[in-house]
Amino acid sequence: MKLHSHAVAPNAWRVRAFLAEKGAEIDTVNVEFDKGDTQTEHYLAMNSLGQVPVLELGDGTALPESIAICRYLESQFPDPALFGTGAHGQAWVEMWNRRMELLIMNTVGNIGLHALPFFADRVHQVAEFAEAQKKTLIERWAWLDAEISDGRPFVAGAAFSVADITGMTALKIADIMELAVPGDLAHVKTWEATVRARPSWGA
Ligand SMILES: N[C@@H](CCC(=O)N[C@@H](CS)C(=O)NCC(=O)O)C(=O)O
Repeated sequence: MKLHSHAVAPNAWRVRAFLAEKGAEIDTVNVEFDKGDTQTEHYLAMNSLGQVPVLELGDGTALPESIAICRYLESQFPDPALFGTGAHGQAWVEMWNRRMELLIMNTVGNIGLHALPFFADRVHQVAEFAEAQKKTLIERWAWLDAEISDGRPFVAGAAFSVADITGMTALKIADIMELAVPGDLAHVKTWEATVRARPSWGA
């Protein structure tokens, strides 16, 4: 197995954090966007979107999409389980991972896509959309705050899971744009301090 990654790309970090939580190490190659590494014929055959991460498997197949890679790695490195255990646990992690991705990570990602100069020649940027998404992001953090006000330590319950890693990925993107979680959201702030302190944060 070989992971095609990038030093600061959030979705590549997401997979590295997942591996770090497993205590697993695999071959990793650093891909440089600026040097055209993702636009070669070889790379585009692995991922037609020309993005990281990609997991190259021993049988010659290549798996793009960070969450699909995490799913695959869960089967290769089962402990600790990060996609939940049992019917109830797995369903709850799935639900919370989806919510963290669709409602929070995608919102902060949209701000980056529509505001950062790096993406100017990659997407049709709409500055007003970036500004509107900043307001939405604050509403979504507030929604999460209410959801986890029952005192659970992690977003899907008592156990750390891939849903927390997706939330951490949102924080990584937010850091790039200096978009702090509002200080009055005590429950999210507690969760944030907990996940930032995990060794995987530095993956
Ligand atoms: N849905 C994809 C998104 C991958 C993605 O957006 N990768 C970004 C870095 S986080 C990338 O490679 N951007 C470079 C580019 O688009 O040229 C996943 O989660 O794997």
